[in-house]
Order: sequence, then C-alpha cells, then structure tokens
Amino acid sequence: MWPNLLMYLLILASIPTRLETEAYQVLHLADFHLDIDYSIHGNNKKMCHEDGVQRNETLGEYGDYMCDAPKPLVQHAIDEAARLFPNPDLIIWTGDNVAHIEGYGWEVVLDAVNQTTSLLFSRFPGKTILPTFGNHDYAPSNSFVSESSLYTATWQLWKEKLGDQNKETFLKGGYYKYRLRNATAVVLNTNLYYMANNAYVNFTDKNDPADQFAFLENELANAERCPNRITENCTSTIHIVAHIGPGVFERTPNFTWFRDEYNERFLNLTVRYANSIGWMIFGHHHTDTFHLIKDSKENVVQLALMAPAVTPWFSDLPGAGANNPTFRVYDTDAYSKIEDIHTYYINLDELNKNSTTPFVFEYSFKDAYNIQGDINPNSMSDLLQKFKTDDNLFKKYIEYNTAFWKPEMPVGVYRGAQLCSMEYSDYPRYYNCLAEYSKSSEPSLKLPIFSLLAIIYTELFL
Ligand SMILES: *[C@@H]1O[C@H](CO)[C@@H](O)[C@H](O)[C@H]1NC(C)=O
Ligand SMILES: *[C@@H]1O[C@H](CO)[C@@H](O)[C@H](O)[C@H]1NC(C)=O
Ligand SMILES: *[C@@H]1O[C@H](CO)[C@@H](O)[C@H](O)[C@H]1NC(C)=O
Ligand SMILES: *[C@@H]1O[C@H](CO)[C@@H](O)[C@H](O)[C@H]1NC(C)=O
Ligand SMILES: *[C@@H]1O[C@H](CO)[C@@H](O)[C@H](O)[C@H]1NC(C)=O
Ligand SMILES: *[C@@H]1O[C@H](CO)[C@@H](O)[C@H](O)[C@H]1NC(C)=O
Ligand SMILES: *[C@@H]1O[C@H](CO)[C@@H](O)[C@H](O)[C@H]1NC(C)=O
Ligand SMILES: CC(=O)N[C@H]1CO[C@H](CO)[C@@H](O)[C@@H]1O
Repeated sequence: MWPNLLMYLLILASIPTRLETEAYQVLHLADFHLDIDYSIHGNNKKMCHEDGVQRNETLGEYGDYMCDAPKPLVQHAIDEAARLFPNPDLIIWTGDNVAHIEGYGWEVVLDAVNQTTSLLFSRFPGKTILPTFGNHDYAPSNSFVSESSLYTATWQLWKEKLGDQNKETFLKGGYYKYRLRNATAVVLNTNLYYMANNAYVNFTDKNDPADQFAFLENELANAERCPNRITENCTSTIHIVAHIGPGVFERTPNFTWFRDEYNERFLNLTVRYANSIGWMIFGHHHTDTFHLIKDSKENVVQLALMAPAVTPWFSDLPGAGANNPTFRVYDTDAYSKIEDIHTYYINLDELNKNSTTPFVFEYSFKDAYNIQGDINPNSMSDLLQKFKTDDNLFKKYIEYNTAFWKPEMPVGVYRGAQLCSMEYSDYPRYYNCLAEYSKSSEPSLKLPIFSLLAIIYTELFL
C-alpha cells in the first residue's frame, strides 16, 4: 500500500516536470567599458590614466573602483562566464564597450568593440550572441543618428551572428530581430531615445528616429496575430533587449534616461502589447535593479530587468558610486517565463591580490527573495511591496544593488528614488511617488541643482 502510494505520488510529481517546456539558459554580460589606457601607474582620480607623476604605490592589475575595466578584467569576466556556463543557449551582450572618456575618435570605438567582440566570440564559438550598442559606443558618445558609419563598421563584425535578413534595419538604426527557439528577440538601439543624445537636433523624424518604434510595434502586432505559439514566420512571444531601459535611475532622485515623449511612447507600446512580451532585459545602470510597468489603472503588466555591470567605475551622480564586477544567467523556458536569475560577482580587491580569484555565486532571485513561482510582474510587485516594510529584505536588495560595494541603506528622498523607480517607469507617477519621500527630508532641496549639473555633464555619467 505505502510503496504504491509513494510511487503514485512520485509519478504525479514528475508529470508536470515532463510537461514543462525545455529549459533555456541565457547568459547576460553588460557594460564592459574596456579602457585600453588604464595603467597600474595611473592616477585613479583621472580614470587611472598615466599623468606623468611618479607614484610609490601601483593600482590593481584588474582595475580600480574609481575607473573603468582594464583588458585583464574584461578577459577574466568572459573566461569565468565560459568556465561557469560553457554551453548557454543564448548570450545577451547589452553594450557600452568604450570607457567613460572624452575627446576620442572612431578608432577608439571600433577598437574597443572589436576587442570585446573577439574576446566574446572566440570564448563562445558557434553560440548565438546578440550584441547591441551602449550610449558610449559612439564618437563622440551620445550622438546616435540613423544610418551612422558605426552601423556599417560593426555590421562587418557581427553580420555572421545576425544574418543577412537583419542588414536593412541594422544599417538604418542599429536594431534587429532574431528568431530564438520558440520566441523572437527584438534588440533595440534605445540610445536614440536617450535624453543626453546630442544628435536629437538632427533627427529627421523626431517622432520615430530611424523608424524604430514602427519596427517594434510591427513586431508586437505580428506576435499578437500569430495563430499558434510558433509558426514558421512568427512567434507569440517577443523578448525586448536593449542597453537603456525605460524609467528612472534608482540611485539618483529624478534622474531620467529617455526623453519624456520617448519614455511615454515606449511604455504605451509595452502596456498595449504586454501579453505578447516575454522578457525585457537591459543594462546601462551598472547596478542591479528592476522596473515595474503599470497600465493606467495601476495594474502591473510588465517587468524590466536591469543587469549590473562588468566595469566597477565610480559614478559621481548624487547617491551613485561604484560596484563589484558581475554577470548573470537567466533560467528561462523556451517561451516566455523566467524561472530564476543567478548573479555572479567578484570582489575587485580580492582579484587584485590574487589573480586566480574566481567569480562566485552572488544570489538567486528566487531564494534570496523567497519568490514562489517564476520571476514575473506580479511576483516582483509583491516583492516591492515587501521592500517598503521589511528592512531586512530591502537591505538584501541594497547589497545586491552594487554587488556588495559599500552597501548603505538609503534614507529620505534616496530611499524614495529606489522604491519609486522600481514601482513606476512612467515619469508622472514616479514624480508623484517621489514627492511623498521628499517632503520630510532635507537633501531634496539641493537636488534640482545637482540633477541639472548632472544633465549638463552627462557624458561623464553612465
Ligand atoms: C614615496 O616613497 C619615498 C621613500 O619611501 C617617500 O620619501 C616619498 O614621500 C613617497 N612619495 C609619495 C608621493 O608618497
Ligand atoms: C579585430 O581584432 C582582431 C583580433 O584581435 C584583429 O585580428 C583584427 O585585425 C581587428 N579588426 C579591426 C577592424 O580592428
Ligand atoms: C548635427 O548636424 C550638423 C550638420 O550636419 C553637424 O555639424 C553636427 O555635428 C550634428 N550634431 C550631432 C550631435 O550629431
Ligand atoms: C512564411 O514566409 C515565407 C516567405 O516569406 C512564405 O513563403 C511562407 O508561405 C510563410 N509561411 C506561413 C505559414 O505563413
Ligand atoms: C500614450 O497613451 C496615452 C493613453 O492612451 C495617450 O493619451 C498618449 O498620447 C500616448 N502617448 C504617446 C507618446 O504615444
Ligand atoms: C588564490 O586564489 C585561489 C582560488 O581561490 C586559491 O586556491 C589560492 O590559494 C590563492 N592564492 C593565494 C596566494 O592566496
Ligand atoms: C523631481 O522632478 C519633478 C518634476 O520636474 C519636480 O516637481 C520635483 O520637485 C523634483 N523632485 C526632486 C526631489 O528633485
Ligand atoms: C517547448 C519547446 O521547446 N518547443 C519547441 C521549440 O522549438 C523547437 C524547434 O526550434 C522544437 O523542437 C521544440 O519542440
């Protein structure tokens, strides 16, 4: 009797597992910011570049928290990703290969992109790798236009991965789609929407630069119409991947990314087609966070995940700072579900002391946050509600936010910036949310000036 019952239960328990779709592992590397001028004899107040001054102490061979990543750090991150995950189904690489420097030309951009491309492609031969640009992958940074020579030059590096069918959109605006196993990735060049993008004045169509919104909407509408989950020519699920995501920077109050009208348009599309969108994955923040997307009735309909960076670079935006180097893996199914997210990191000081220090497991979303089921808009919305009242849980998030670089519980408007950026990707409701936290706290008074300065000097920031 008992053995039979046990057998029965075991069979029952195994049925859902067998009916579940195949596992699909996605490796994500974000924000290398390779700096070929990094020097152990450099000045860490000047990007660790040499300045002619003799110093008694040298900087770390693998980098410095004040500066961008030297080649050994980029190489180590890629080697370690390949050691831990030798056979991912998909690799997402969300751009920003060039360092936070100024006054450089195209040679620097193409060299950085070529070096990171060579490292990644040679370490993962034959793998599907989806690259995109970050706002620094341009000369000068933040000047993205349609039909740039950047797209022509990088097409030569990436065309074998992307395939001829993507040539037209890639050369037009640096964006493309890619059919995955049972879903389609739409990889966007959202640098066109960045508030700091100086080329805005030159856009021929300010409503839809490089026709990228039309492309995105067309793909989403096709997915909605797709008769089955997958056919030869369509899939019901679209994953959105880009460097900059919609919403606000979580560490600096009121620091928005997209221009207002582009943020609204982007969110409108993700709300309208929420049921056809699988994952939304971005980099750019250098920190580990997420944004919920809500419809006009406050229903949470989508989730945007921001992956932390490889570069440790210190941002002097108010409330920002540095981070430990990271990469992550999403355990997904073949369609749209993210079952869990595993982030790996390395303590940069330890690595500089011992060059064989490995990247180690940092945390699992499911385990650390005790999430039942998969990582979806509702489970993450529940988590955010808990952050507001459970300081121990919120403290974990703050530690992971910088991969343990000087974690400090934010107070006043900085706490508001964290919580409101996660809750509202749209600016109007974000501002209302933040106002609740600004009332009682003194630092807020100085912020508009800081933010203004930050916007003016934005090339230096992220
Ligand atoms: C470097 O070391 C020498 C000898 O120990 C010392 O005299 C000098 O002050 C040091 N210089 C700096 C910049 O620390
Ligand atoms: C890119 O890098 C590879 C490998 O380092 C090198 O052989 C090639 O000449 C480079 N190409 C360009 C365009 O810089
Ligand atoms: C805008 O176009 C003008 C005229 O072609 C050019 O001089 C300027 O550099 C462009 N600005 C940007 C930021 O691309
Ligand atoms: C898919 O597209 C190809 C070429 O564009 C076409 O020949 C084929 O009939 C389409 N298949 C379906 C199921 O729509
Ligand atoms: C977004 O949607 C709202 C509500 O439908 C509409 O009023 C607004 O004009 C849309 N904004 C943009 C930029 O498309
Ligand atoms: C360096 O790190 C490796 C891996 O953690 C360890 O096996 C080795 O003993 C360390 N070496 C030193 C000199 O501490
Ligand atoms: C944030 O921006 C909004 C809209 O511009 C403004 O009303 C508010 O005072 C700002 N809040 C802070 C804390 O700077
Ligand atoms: C669940 C699942 O993975 N279904 C299909 C996805 O697409 C491949 C073909 O690329 C099929 O073999 C799978 O059965």
